[in-house]
Amino acid sequence: MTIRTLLVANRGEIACRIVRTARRLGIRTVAVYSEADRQALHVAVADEARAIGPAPARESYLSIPALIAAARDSGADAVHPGYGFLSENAGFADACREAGLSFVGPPPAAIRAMGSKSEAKALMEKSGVPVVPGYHGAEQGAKAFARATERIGYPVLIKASAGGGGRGMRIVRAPGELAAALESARREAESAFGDDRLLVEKYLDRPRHIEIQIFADSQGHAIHLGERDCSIQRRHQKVIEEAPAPGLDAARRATMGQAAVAAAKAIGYVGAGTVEFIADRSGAFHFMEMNTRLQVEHPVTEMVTGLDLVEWQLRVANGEALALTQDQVRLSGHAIEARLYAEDPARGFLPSTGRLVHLRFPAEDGRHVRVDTGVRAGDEVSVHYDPMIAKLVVWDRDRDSAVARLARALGECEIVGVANNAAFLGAIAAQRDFAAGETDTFFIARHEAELLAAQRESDPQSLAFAAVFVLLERAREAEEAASRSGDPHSPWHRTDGWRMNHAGSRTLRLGDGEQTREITVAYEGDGWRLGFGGASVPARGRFGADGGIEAEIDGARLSARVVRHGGELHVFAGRGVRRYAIDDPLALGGALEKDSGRLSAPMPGKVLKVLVSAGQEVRRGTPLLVLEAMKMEHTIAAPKDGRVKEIRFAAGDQVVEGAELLVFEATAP
Ligand code: MV4
Repeated sequence: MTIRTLLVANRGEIACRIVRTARRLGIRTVAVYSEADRQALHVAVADEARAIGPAPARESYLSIPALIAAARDSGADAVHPGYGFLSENAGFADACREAGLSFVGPPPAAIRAMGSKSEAKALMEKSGVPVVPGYHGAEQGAKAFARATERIGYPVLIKASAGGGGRGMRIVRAPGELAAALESARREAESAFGDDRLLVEKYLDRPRHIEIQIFADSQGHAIHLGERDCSIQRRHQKVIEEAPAPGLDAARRATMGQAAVAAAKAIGYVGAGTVEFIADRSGAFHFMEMNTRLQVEHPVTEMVTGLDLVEWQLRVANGEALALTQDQVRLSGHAIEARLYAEDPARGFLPSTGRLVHLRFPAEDGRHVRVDTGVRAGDEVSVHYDPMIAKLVVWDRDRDSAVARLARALGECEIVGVANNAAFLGAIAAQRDFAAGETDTFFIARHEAELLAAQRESDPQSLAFAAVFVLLERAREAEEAASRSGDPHSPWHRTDGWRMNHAGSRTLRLGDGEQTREITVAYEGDGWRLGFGGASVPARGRFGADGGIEAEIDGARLSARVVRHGGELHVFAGRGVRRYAIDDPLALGGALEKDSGRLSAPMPGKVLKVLVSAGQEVRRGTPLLVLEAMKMEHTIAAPKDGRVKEIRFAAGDQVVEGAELLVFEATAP
């Protein structure tokens, strides 16, 4: 390896991921960090780290001069851009070359060729790769689109040529809608990408997103490493990816793989790349776009091929030939990746920020379970960067076993401090159509209500654990108070239920979603008898060594972990989180403020739309206002039935975090 020092021009889990492989290959690593990331994990794992600027990515992770200077100052000879940030910026690849650095990625010309969807489609068509029937020409007048649309047949999909992430996309179902759709798509494309060029395609019904991982070396060899199915997405954000694609047979895989390799060869590709296809219900597939970088979801390919794609990237950048020929590539078993995000499914998947006060992932075993993360307990999820907390990747011999393993592993994730989608992912893993492999890009949209309901389910065992935790905490507090008071035998410090007028019984109240659970506690021997939901169960417990609880509940030995945070108990017993609000008179102040209806901005952003007017009566859940923050749209909805008293901002206004957006009055408590 002639690469001796590698600058990792990224942050978070992918920076950590790249460092891991580089270290194994004996390459020295240099991390870069913004002011917000001084203490970040990716800085800690690298051999050296360089500050590159303030927290906003534009001034640090997207600053080409700052990155080139860090590479020069640290003596790096190569730069790995990771994904996102500058990974598909041809100018950055150029700047690396000019500075004498090897860019771990394709030639700048290949990045440029794939940067425009229209040009990419034209190129693919020319090299015989199937593309969705459509029009992607230079003539942008309404007439050209009308003519093309008549030829293709409705429904059609208008897309931004420079596009991505669904921006500038419009479905058109009838000729009368075309002109208006073109106009609004053009406006959105211009504002999102600074490029108003559009293309139009036949709109495929319930398509699957299947992508092929390709690799090419600088000697002209190119192969593919099979596919990934990334159909489980929400608003164009991938959520779950897997390899192989459910129901894809070897013949179709070979055909798609050959098409992807042809695409790579057509543009003189070098390095790792992904060719995205859209597949319709019949299995027919069409080129969508090519990503000229390593993908977030590359670990599922690594799990089924047994290869390290970052190692391959580094070897190719080093001028080595691919180590395998196409027929030496073996795919084995099934891998699934789930992306854990700091976002709140119950609040329209609003990104959540804050400190990860408690964080535990399932144990990695090098074969069945892998966790790629860039954070550890105590770290902050900030507004500045992507809210992904970790990628949980599982492998097993077949899809059914992998789905079961995914469900189990998700159940073992413990995240407290920021809202997160672990339970929502768990609900997907347990969903019947998902288990049957019946997925397409509208899976989440179709099942959203069911998935949201499933992730909220409570269960008696976790409720019992919450009660045991409260009782153990009280016992510990009483013991501590007793030892401080100098009279450890005072009856005031007894925790076995002895109280004047209490007859050894009491009631705990725990909030469980909209309900309040009452648990009666009677002291019995060295434990308790808990009464709830009509049942009466004996329980005993103690705190274990690592903060967990070991308990005997209704005759069963069980262990769990309970974390108290923000007026809630988070109960983890291996099947995901159950949350219970502590019925504490001191917490009432907060609850009252919530009821009085101050609806404030959860993060800094811009008001996009105000959907109600002052004085309007609304039902619980009615969308009131749309905020754009962290590059996504968030809907602020009515927390209860009530009335909008006042609106404090208008569309276009910038708001700071915590700014009161609307004054709301609930009609009933
Ligand atoms: C499509 C499609 C149907 N037909 N293309 C492109 C970007 C990706 N994030 C979603 N894309 C789609 N491209 C053709 N020819 C369906 C989608 C699609 C989608 C389209 C409109 C509204 C929501 C969607 C959700 C997933 C996929």
